[in-house]
Amino acid sequence: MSGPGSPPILIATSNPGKAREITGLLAPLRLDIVTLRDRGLARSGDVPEETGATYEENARGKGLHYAQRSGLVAIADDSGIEVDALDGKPGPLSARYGGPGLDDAARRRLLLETLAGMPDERRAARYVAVAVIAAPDGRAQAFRGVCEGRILRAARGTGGFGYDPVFFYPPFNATFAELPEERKNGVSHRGQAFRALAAFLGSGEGRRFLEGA
Ligand code: ITT
Repeated sequence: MSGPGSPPILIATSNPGKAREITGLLAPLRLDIVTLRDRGLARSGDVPEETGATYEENARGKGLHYAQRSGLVAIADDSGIEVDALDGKPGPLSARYGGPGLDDAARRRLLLETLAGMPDERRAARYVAVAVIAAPDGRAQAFRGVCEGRILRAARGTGGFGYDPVFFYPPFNATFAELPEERKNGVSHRGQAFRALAAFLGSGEGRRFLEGA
């Protein structure tokens, strides 16, 4: 797949945590992968506004933007965390929770402060990811994954990225930041979405998608 002579596939994310996980998840496919940075497309005013109200719209927007900019098939991810006590927020706006200027650690602190005093039953939360494969001619396919957990009262663990130190996954009795990456990928929203995308690429339909690009 994308074997010798065929063009590489672009991983269209500027989030290093996502890029690392996506690269691991696609490794079994032995694709020839390039990153936005490899193509000189990282940040710098070239980033599409995530104006879609849904993960799918945002993921399609990112994938198609970078496919058209690069002339390559592009793979994008839009994801977020939905907290019951916040009526499903921050959701697709998770990367911008608390406004611009906050880093991952500050967004986690804000979430913990906002939920302070909230009883366990209202701390249920889920990660959602939509993975999109997009071609420069405008075709795109989307795959969704969801992972249920709960927001802790204090951060635990140093692995992962984003909200992982406060996202507790009951079946493993651990936060996602306390797990090796392969273990998180085995159950995570992103793992589910990218395994579905990988299965598509391994199918006849997926091969036709790449051949037509
Ligand atoms: P790109 O758009 O360049 O891919 P981004 O970080 O802006 O990067 P999103 O708009 O999809 O991507 O934001 C998703 C946010 O949701 C991300 O920044 C994290 O804060 C959070 N998030 C998503 N998946 C996560 C995960 O597996 N672990 C921790 N946090 C996650």
